[in-house]
Amino acid sequence: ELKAVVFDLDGVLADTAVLHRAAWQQLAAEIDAPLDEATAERMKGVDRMGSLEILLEHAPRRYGDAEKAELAARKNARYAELIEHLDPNNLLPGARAAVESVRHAGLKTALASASRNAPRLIERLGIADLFDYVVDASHITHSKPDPEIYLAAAAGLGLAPADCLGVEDAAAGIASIHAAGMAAVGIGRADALAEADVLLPNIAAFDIDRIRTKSGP
Ligand code: B16
Ligand code: MG
Repeated sequence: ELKAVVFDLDGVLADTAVLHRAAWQQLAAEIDAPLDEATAERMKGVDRMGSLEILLEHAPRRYGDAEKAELAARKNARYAELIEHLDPNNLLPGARAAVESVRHAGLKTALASASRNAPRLIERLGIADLFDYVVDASHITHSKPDPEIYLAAAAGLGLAPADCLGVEDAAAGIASIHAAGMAAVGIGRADALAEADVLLPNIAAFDIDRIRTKSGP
């Protein structure tokens, strides 16, 4: 029985996927690493060092651990600067209404973000009041596609994963939701999110009543 919905943050509720992309793109240019669409898609939902490793697959040279730490810090400094300009208007259209509709339907809500910047984003976007429980990268050791973050969300809500539904914009996130034993709603394009149980073009199309009917009592 569906009792809760766990939302991803970047790319589902907030239009920050483009800001991550812009910060990585700038770094990619500085180190002469090509960053095409397919590579950028694979970096979505993956934690900071994991994303860097994907970018460096096509770099013209190898980097040591200290250098990698510096590259990740450089990217994050720019991203952190970009999110300081955000306010509640930077929620994706329909995002607040989608989460509120879940609450009005009598279900619980949680947030599961792989980002270490999630606490700051939640503050800038004014969405702390929307969730019964929040898990971010600082609470977990294994990044999406590992199930840890979605399992932690279910545990934090006091629910079995099978009674929760996850909502994600990244393939790594859908894999994490499924590995946790939850059904997955994909937000985005079919070519990137083929594994999702339900696919929606954007969060504005999220309708808890339709999803409840589909997943049955
Ligand atoms: P940070 P999500 C993820 O957030 C992003 O999708 C991913 O692109 C990013 O690399 C990751 O957070 C880590 O972010 O560098 O800020 O710790 O989609 O799980 O909300
Ligand atoms: Mg995301």
